[in-house]
Amino acid sequence: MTETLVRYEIDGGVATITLNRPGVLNALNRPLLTDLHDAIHRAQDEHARCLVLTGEGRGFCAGQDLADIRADYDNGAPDLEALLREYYHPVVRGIRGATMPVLAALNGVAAGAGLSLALACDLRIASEAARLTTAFTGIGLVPDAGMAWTLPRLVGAANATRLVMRPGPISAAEALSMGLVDEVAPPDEFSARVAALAAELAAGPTRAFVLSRQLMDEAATSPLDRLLDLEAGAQLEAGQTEDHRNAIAAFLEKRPATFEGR
Ligand code: LHQ
Repeated sequence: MTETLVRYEIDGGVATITLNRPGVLNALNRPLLTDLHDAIHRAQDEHARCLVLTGEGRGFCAGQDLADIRADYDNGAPDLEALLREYYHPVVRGIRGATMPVLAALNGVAAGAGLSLALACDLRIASEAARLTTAFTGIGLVPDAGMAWTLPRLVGAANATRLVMRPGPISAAEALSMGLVDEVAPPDEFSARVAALAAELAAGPTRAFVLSRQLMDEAATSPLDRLLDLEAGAQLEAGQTEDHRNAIAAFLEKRPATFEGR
């Protein structure tokens, strides 16, 4: 892994991945996407119980590196389909299929596929300094990296259409008001709030979190009967975890539950 493009740290069950091209607001290129994919899987291999995705410098992520795309055009037509299938989609699947809750920490601007990656995460916390823009139609493209799936689920079809067709940046406060982010913190409190939220998630029932994500993702496109089948299977699995059994005991003994993630 090229450590300079993506930093990876793990501490107390919280793995943090920091996109690290601050000079271009952490714009995404092929080597960075490869390293990001590897880092997500490293967090899983190391049994992290929360994964934080954030950016170095004043940006979270400005989306696809447009200088790279122009260079591709100069060398012939870039194959955007292959770029998506080979580099972006494995990352989106890695985040949405992660074995732990994933928190996007929007330290600054999130644009295009950078915003898509944040929307694929389970929760989003933003600095007041952050701005969010779908950006895609601003350069004549359609939402990608899963945004057409995640955005309407988070904010409804009407807001999603407006954000895509009028892609001017919105503030963190506007994003909060429509549910696009879950919390906004002043810049000087941002790191502490990210750490607190990540620690809270890492101390939770990891398997129940992940099964809950899978159920809710399936529910969006499933008839009720299928969803009821899936929830029965998921509850069977959750019910077999030590976390569940210990939490029942804690409740009956009138003490707080602690979760070990198994
Ligand atoms: C950048 C970028 C950038 C390179 C800032 N690339 N350098 C597309 C194609 C194919 C397949 C896969 O999927 C996609 C998905 C996409 O992501 S499409 C959307 C791509 N992103 C955009 O269109 C956003 C472009 N960036 C912006 O609109 C602005 O930079 C934002 C609103 C993000 C931030 O604005 P400012 O805070 O005013 O910063 P800035 O524009 O001055 O940027 C700082 C530097 O970063 C600057 O370089 P410089 O050398 O002048 O300091 C920018 O050129 C560079 N940069 N985004 N995506």
